[in-house]
Amino acid sequence: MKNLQDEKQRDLSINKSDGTNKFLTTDQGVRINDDNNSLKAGERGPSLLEDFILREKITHFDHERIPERIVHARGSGAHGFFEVTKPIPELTKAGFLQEAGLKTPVFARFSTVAGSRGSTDLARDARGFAVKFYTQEGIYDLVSNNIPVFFIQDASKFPDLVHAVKPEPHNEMPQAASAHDTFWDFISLMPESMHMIMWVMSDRAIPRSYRMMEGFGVHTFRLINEAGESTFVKFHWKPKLGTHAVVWDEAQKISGKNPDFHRQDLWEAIETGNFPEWELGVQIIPAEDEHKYEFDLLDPTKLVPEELVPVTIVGRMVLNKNPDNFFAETEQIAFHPGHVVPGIDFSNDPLLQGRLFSYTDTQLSRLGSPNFHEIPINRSIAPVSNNQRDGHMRQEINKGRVSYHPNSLGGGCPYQAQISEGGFASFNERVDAHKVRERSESFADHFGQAKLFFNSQTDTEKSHIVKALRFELGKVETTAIRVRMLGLLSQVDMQLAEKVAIGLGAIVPPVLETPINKGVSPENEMSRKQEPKTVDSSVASSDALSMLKNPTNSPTIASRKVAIICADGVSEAAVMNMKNALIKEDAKGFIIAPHLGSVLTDADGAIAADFSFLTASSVLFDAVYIPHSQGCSILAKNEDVMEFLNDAYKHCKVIGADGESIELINSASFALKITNDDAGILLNSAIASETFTQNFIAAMGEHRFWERETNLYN
Ligand code: HDD
Repeated sequence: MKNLQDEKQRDLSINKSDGTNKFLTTDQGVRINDDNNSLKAGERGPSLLEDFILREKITHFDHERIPERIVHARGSGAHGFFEVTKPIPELTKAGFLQEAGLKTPVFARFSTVAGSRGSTDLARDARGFAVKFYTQEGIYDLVSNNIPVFFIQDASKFPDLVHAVKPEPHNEMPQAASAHDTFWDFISLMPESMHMIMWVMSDRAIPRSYRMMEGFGVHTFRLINEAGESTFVKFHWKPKLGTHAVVWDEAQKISGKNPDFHRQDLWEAIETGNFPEWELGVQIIPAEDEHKYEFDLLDPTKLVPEELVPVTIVGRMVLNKNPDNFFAETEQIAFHPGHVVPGIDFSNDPLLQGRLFSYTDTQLSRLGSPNFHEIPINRSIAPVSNNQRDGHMRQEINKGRVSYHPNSLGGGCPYQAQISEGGFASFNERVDAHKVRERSESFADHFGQAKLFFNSQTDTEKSHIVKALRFELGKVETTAIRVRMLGLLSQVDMQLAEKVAIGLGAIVPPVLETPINKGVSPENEMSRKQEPKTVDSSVASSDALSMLKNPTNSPTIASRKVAIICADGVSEAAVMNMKNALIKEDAKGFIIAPHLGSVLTDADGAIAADFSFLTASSVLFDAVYIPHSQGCSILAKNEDVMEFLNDAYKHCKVIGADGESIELINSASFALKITNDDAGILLNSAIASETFTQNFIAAMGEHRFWERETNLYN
């Protein structure tokens, strides 16, 4: 196997163009003399139909849009590579996993699920985490989410789920939000969704950055080795920067201040050389262990606790190049869980089985032709040769008269590959069964792992789940839906249900009255077939499920942003000291001042402002520093500055001030709440102290200071 790291870029380069030093032409290559005026009968007369230049330009413009993805419409992507760190030939014959150091080009696209293309990045939602591997044996797509389980167990419910969460059909509201009646109506009748609901109500659904979230293949897949033996696996992406989130109040404010927050973060990280990186891991489950657990490996509402099966890291992915053209690459890329290479195969998970149909089908309507594989970003770098022909926008010019197999006129070509020659052969699982529309009894536990997830969270995380549920259900107008949800939540954890109920001014219904316990909700056909139950997890609590119990091994502040609040008279030494210290850590300080232009320093110098208080907001930064300034009392009178500080405090961020600027903190409304043990508030009378700067940086490595939140779960 040869390293293909740059192969996809070489492949794409044949389609790239730019207009530098070129004449302006029509699509037919005719040079244009006047692009500003249409052809008219007289300078004040009507335009002429004969104006082919005008017609071509406007026609093309009229057709510039294609349908957005039905789900995951809002996304951002980048190029990079996958490198094997631990080959696993004993488990899989997939070529791209065979040799340590082998690099395969990839394109990754991250997305929200419910919102439209132009919606905010910070919606409460699962995030898509789709990776296309351009391997030597063809395209492999790992189409994952940042949550390891899913709402539903059977693909037949996917259209219902999506109809319920999307804006309501009569008035197209709300955009990119699950906090509305139809979503919770559906969920309240689908107890199988409770595990996923715990995840989407947690801070996992509001990541700080695409670069700081995990990815999960969700389904159990199969790896197949040379001998044709199958092993079950679950795929995991683990971010090098750790898994971090923002808080919900912050997310909502970011949505207003910068709806492109995640897109910009990914773009800038790559442009500045802070290449996002993840490890790829697999949980390996021998075929003979298929029935060993209290959950069914085929049930996509269940995860395999890492306490039962640890994650083995097999490689790493680095994203190091932004796309040249969003539409051509990020928009036109077409993922498909059915794009597999020899050595990787499917399980019978009924959600996965349905996905295998859905993705090709959706590309046909979105990209408009079965030739979507020819679009440069989708093109395999392994040779493609078959008897598929024609169709809209066919690019390939197939020579010869033979487009069928078997043939003798073409010498039997293209010919089939033996398995030993890399021919794909599905795992020869024996299936001997009746055709039924039924769900296995082993899928009936809808609460066991929801409990496991909830029990694994810290108090801070639990309190965020309570608040999220109060918010979401608080937006639900139909009382009966809220009450049904409280009934379901009480099956997960009574204390959780009661705390949510307080926020809703409601009472948790007696368990017997909840539809699921009656076993029959008249609306819910499923419950007639299958009585939901709770199977306690053999693992009581799993640290891997909590973000806060998993601090990054080597905390880093690389690519983090610090707001440096300045007024005229600011200490130049303090500003430069902090800025330089941040640069050394690959982080960046931004000067925020009352107005754009320059801020005058105490050393008679001037520092350029990056933003004014109108264009910046603390929710767009990871920490706030107020360097010593004799003029800082002016800032205390500025409402925008005080809101800046209040938000930073409320969102548990690091706040530092030195010299006279400490006064600014003292005049903030939160000043009285600051406790001595709040390590996220750093005040230092000495100006531009090296120790202070280092403490500030170390505190940023902690991400947030949750102890500051009053009203914790207990
Ligand atoms: Fe899906 C897109 C992930 C269930 C049908 N899905 C899509 C994308 C991701 C996922 C990451 C965006 C790909 C991109 O960036 O272009 N989907 C998942 C995961 C699921 C899941 C992890 C459950 C484990 N999806 C699922 C089901 C169905 C679909 C059950 C249908 C039966 N998904 C689609 C789709 C999309 C899609 C409608 C929309 C755009 C596209 O495929 O290309 O076909």
